[in-house]
Amino acid sequence: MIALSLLGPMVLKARVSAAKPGYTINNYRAITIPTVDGSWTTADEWTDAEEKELDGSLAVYFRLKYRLLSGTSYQFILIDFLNDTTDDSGDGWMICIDAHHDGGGAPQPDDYRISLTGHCISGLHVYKGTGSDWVETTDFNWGTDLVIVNNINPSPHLSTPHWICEFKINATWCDLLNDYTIRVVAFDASGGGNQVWPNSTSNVPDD
Ligand SMILES: [Ca+2]
Ligand SMILES: [Ca+2]
Repeated sequence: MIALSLLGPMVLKARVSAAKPGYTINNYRAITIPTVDGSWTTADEWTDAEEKELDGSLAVYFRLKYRLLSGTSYQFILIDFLNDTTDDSGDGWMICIDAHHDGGGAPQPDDYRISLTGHCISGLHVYKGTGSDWVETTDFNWGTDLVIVNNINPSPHLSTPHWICEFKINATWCDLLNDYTIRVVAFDASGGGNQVWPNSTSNVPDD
């Protein structure tokens, strides 16, 4: 990790996958730098990113793209949850990252789990793998390493306001390599169960 940081800022390339076969999404360099505010801030804010639909009974889409800003590479993620219009304390978003794409049967030290429950910063928990399990970490700076904003707003998919979440993740903070893998979860406590890309377990990077 030290050696990599000495190489300078990470520049992500254009392909991200999930460990599960058949799940890939293009991670393009952003033309439009998104405003992380839980809304489609402008009509074209996310039209430069590929979109995938989460597995599950509800309609949830996500997009991602990256951009080098002042020498630091950031990964941006959008989750657009069309069915969730209810502000439940049990609602949640979760991103799991296998930063070095080295898999494993349990969370490894390059793996992160970012979880926001109840739509408030008080519900943010970030976990890092130990090789056998997750352990919560506070080793990040809110605002520079990680920003998450969710709000109820319309989107191009649906004019009825619904939950939209945007993430900004510092690729250097989590040592994100070009071919990292990701797992995206959205949960509406009002029903429907987990919506997931891909439908796999959060504790097994190989899955
Ligand atoms: Ca936005
Ligand atoms: Ca809800």
